[in-house]
Amino acid sequence: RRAPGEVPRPADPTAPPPFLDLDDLEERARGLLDPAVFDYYAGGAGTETSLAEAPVAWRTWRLRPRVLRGVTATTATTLLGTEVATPVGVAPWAYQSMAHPDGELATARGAAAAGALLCVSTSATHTVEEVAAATGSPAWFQLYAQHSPAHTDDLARRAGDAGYRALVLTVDLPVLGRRHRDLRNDFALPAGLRMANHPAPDDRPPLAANESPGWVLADVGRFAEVSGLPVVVKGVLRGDDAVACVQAGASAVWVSAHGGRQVDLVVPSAHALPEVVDAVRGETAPDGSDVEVYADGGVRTGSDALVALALGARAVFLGRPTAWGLTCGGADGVAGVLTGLTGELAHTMTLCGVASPAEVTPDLVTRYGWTSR
Ligand code: FMN
Repeated sequence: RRAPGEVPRPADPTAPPPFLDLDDLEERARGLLDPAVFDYYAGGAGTETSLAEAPVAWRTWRLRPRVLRGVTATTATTLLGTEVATPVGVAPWAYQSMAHPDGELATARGAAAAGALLCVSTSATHTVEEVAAATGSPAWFQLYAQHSPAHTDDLARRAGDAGYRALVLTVDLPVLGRRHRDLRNDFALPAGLRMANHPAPDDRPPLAANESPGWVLADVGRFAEVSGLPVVVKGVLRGDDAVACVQAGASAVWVSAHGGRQVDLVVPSAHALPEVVDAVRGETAPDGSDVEVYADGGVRTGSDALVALALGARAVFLGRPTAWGLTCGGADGVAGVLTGLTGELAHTMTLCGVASPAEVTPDLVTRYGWTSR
């Protein structure tokens, strides 16, 4: 019998999910991590209302299965023109070596094993170049503002040089959210770890070091120029902002509430996504293609992911679940989470008579539950 949260290896895309559900895996990770590190990964801002609501909000939608379609689903798709085996990717998250000694390198290997897109955080404990070398998977680099604008530009340039396929500009951190667990724990990067992308002494800064109060719309096009990469704007929750970002030069928009870590009582991604998708329909990316929209926040099951795709997301990204996978099983654990959720998505798609992500259309969902659009 499998222990709760146990991640068997190796990752096999045709195998059933390696965990019964991600809550099991979280409980197992909680038992392995230092309590302050667990709190840093698991926690949210303020009352943590938005943290709790994120998964629930996907579940205010209901699927409308199609029958007698004779299909078995596949999940392969493209993201900004790059082929991936699954529309389930790894969201950028900080300080991964607190979860596993190989940190971002293990996550990169896990994403590659699952054929999933990897997004690497500025606040990584391995360098832009080290992570690029560790993964065989397409990767995007997530950019936060640094105190020195020259250093921020240098990071954007390094991402382009290292072969990342896009620059993800996280715009929902003009100031750091008030995360009560971290304040209570006086959380800091544990001794021996450093933010590898920053020269000393900036490699062990306070958490607030990534704040970008001065960023404006014009920075979108500027960072595209500096990096030579398509820019994805992450942290958009309004249709008007999404359109403004695209008109400022973004290729894609990532609907995210930062995992409930920034604004408490923020609108959940599941609620904001249809508005953003509607707003950018008819807009074009700088290369003339349609604007892609992604979503994250509380995606924990194949049904959650399918709802997000039906609401117009081209991909969903997992934050904390990949932290629990990394904690419990290193690269295999990350691959297990990604292939597990992809397997659940494929299973649900088959149950709903949908052969591929291209066949997932808005008629597949209907509103249900406690809130109106
Ligand atoms: N988002 C960023 O853009 N950059 C980061 O460095 C970053 N660090 C994070 C660290 C942790 C521990 C967590 C949980 C999230 C972080 N995020 C960061 C937000 C994630 O990219 C993502 O939006 C969020 O985790 C998705 O929600 P989920 O954890 O419910 O899947």
